Amino acid sequence: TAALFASTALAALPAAAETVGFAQIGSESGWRAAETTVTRQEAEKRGHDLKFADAQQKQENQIKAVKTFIAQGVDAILLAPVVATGWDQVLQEAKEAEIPVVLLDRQVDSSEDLYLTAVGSDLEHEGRVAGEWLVQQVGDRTCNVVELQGTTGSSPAIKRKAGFEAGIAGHDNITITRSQTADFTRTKGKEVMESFLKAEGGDEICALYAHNDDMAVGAIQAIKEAGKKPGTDILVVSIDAVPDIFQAMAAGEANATVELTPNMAGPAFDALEAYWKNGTVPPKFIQTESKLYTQADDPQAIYESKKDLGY
Ligand code: GZL
Repeated sequence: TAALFASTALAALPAAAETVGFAQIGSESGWRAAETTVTRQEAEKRGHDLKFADAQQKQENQIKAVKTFIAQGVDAILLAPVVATGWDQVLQEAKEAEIPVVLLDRQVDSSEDLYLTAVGSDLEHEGRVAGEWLVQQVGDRTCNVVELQGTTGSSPAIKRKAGFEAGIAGHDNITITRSQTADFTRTKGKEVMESFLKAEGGDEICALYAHNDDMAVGAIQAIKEAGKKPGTDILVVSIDAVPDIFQAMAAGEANATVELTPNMAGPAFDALEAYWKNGTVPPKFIQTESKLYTQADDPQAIYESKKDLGY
């Protein structure tokens, strides 16, 4: 009985504090800042020691951070890969050091045996939802769309573009007339939208599709400075569901967003804790929900509910 009691007691003990390295992209958007906030909160709540590295959106800095975590002998690495290619070598080094890697919010082209699992949304579906929303908004009306792409070579930029095109496929009245990266930032979103407005003239543009809300918020500023009404003269649809897009919606200056949860760390830590404790191997992709929000969804109330979550 004593032995049984001892083993049961031991099994019930919380896992020793694990050390986790987090190679974050940077703080290019409100959503990214929220993901960092939530990851720190989740680590704290679960008693893990989080080592944080901000790569200022540069892949070489992320690779350096992962190598440092390997040298420090961390128990796991969280990586939000800024672009999809160029990870094989450093992921191979982590594998050889027997350190599990969990990808957050973006994916890589590397073989899936080089990481434990990837936590993220269906990026192509997000783009498709945005395209389908525009289709039902414009009906048969001719609609020239301008597109602000995310970071070139990132899985969200590639897949959100493809998804949107699939969403509008078969509706020849809707055409993407200009498409350029604005690197997921507000500043560049404003700059590139200004160039679109100069090139096309505001009257020609029926809608803006931005791969994230931050670029849309920057573009909204440019549209207003050009004397046009965002949300009516130019429809605005984007992705992330950050507080500021709901503020814009409440002002009638944005129309729709597809929600991306900033809590990728919860599912990531759940998978790691099962792996550390019982050797449980998770599925290679753990999908988070995507939900469309429009002006009909009480944007002011949603803004209030999200504004203190670390965006
Ligand atoms: C998408 C994520 C994107 C967000 C942007 O999964 O990687 O990165 O949509 C962020 O806000 O820059």
